[in-house]
Amino acid sequence: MRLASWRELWKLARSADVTIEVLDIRDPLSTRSKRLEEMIEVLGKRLLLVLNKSDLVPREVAEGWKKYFEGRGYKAMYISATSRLGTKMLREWIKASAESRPFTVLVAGYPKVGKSSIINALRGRKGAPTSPVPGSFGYTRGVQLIKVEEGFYMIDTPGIIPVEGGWPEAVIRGMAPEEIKDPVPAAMALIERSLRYNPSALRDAYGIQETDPYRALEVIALKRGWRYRSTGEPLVEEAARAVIRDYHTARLYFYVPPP
Ligand SMILES: Nc1nc2c(ncn2[C@@H]2O[C@H](COP(=O)(O)OP(=O)(O)OP(=O)(O)O)[C@@H](O)[C@H]2O)c(=O)[nH]1
Ligand SMILES: [Mg+2]
Repeated sequence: MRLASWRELWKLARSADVTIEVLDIRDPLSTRSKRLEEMIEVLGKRLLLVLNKSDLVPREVAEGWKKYFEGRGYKAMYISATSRLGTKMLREWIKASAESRPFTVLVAGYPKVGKSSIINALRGRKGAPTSPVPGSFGYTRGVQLIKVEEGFYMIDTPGIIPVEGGWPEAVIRGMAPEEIKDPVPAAMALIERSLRYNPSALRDAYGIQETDPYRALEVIALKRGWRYRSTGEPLVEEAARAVIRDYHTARLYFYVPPP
């Protein structure tokens, strides 16, 4: 899977008027890149944090995260690109902050936070391809300049390499699920996180009562008839990949409340 390089982002950020860092509001701290933020600061450029996918969390949670970042000196906004919530406000904010025309907005962030979807929402029609999981057809492979309207451009970028979100973020976003060699530990971490924030996450997604992460993967595999041909043991790797995909599509549902 192709990701954005820091060198490339540096050049783009230097040429852009404003940079938007897109975060997944379900878990903003795991999808935040301090390195990107520092880079923009060093360049002396403007940064806007856009907390996307706000249709997936209660309004007070979205407000809480906005306040959390504002309290730390950031300009922050929450939106839903696909439900078109707050996108008009974002568009107005960008236009108001543009000092001259033409102006360019760099859109950066981890894979699958909705960068391309935001550009499409602001543009009002599809221009940037999108996809549900990392590496699946439609993910952003290269830098693309997109015209939103006369004199207003946005730069779509591939996801940045998720190093700081740490593990398992680097695994679940850094490559296509089918490319992950051992998806079990990352899926187990994801299951633990889901259950911590939403005790009924597994029941709702898979109709299972199991709460031990490894057992849960076994049960999911068995329910779907995924077994090793040789031994008949549950194919936990396949179940783990399914769990990772289901997190991206929010079938496995949880959100982290603001501290
Ligand atoms: N529920 C919800 N889903 C969203 C929202 N925005 C984007 N998505 C979905 O999230 C997935 C990823 O969106 P993309 O726009 O492809 O994300 P991206 O950041 O451009 O991804 P890469 O180019 O792979 O880095 C897609 O399935 C979108 O439909 C949103 O506001 N709410
Ligand atoms: Mg994209």
